[in-house]
Amino acid sequence: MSRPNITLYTAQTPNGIKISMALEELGIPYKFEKIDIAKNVQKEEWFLKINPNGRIPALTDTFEDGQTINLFESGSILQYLADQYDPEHKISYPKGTREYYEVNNWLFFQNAGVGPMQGQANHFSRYAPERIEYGVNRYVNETRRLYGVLDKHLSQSKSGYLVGDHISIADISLWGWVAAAGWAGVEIEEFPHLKAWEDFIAKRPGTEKGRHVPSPHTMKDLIKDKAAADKLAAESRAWIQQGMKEDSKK
Ligand SMILES: N[C@@H](CCC(=O)N[C@@H](CS)C(=O)NCC(=O)O)C(=O)O
Repeated sequence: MSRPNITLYTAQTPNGIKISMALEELGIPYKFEKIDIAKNVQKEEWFLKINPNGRIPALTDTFEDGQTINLFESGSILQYLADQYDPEHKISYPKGTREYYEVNNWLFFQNAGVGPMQGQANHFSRYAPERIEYGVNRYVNETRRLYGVLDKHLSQSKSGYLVGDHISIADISLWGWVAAAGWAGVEIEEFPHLKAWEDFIAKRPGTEKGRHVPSPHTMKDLIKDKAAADKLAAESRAWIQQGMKEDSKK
């Protein structure tokens, strides 16, 4: 089996589109399978064999020995793609360089900070069965604080990227989250450098192709349409609450 032999298991979410954006930036072939998270397909037995955590994204590939490797956690998948398929350092920097470690800073900042905090801001603002002010304020404010850290860092960037002189998996990892700021109740206009970075990354052909996998990326328009946003939030609330019930039985 020749490499790459990639299948991406994904959905139209910030964590899902970061992987298709990276694959498009690399320009390598891949297949993708849409996982209907609203139907809890991510919790089915066949999927748990790929990602025991029951979340998208996940990715399979074939190693040199012909064995399949299962990858999960978006940060781990991005590092795998950079290690295995980026000899020209299109989305990474050579191991051991200062930039290599700086990319890791922002990659972990996204995976351990922005993602979880903004995810909870979404949850308490949009999906909780009742409005709990403390939860809403805690997570929206923490997301805003993290955006402030990014905004300050980007105000000092000469290239416009988070690290060095070209795009990296750090930028790719954050873009979908920042593009969805309004969904979490965060006004991106409060953060002019971050907003400029969002627009800058949006113009890349890799972003434009990757963000529409596995279905059109409509988040920016959705945020502006209150009725459509409320409808989606209500639909999402139903499956998220159902999924939480199923998870708590395990
Ligand atoms: N830390 C994980 C988070 C993955 C995650 O939470 N994925 C969400 C979509 S963005 C998901 O699969 N949700 C479905 C569910 O909660 O059952 C990563 O970075 O891959």
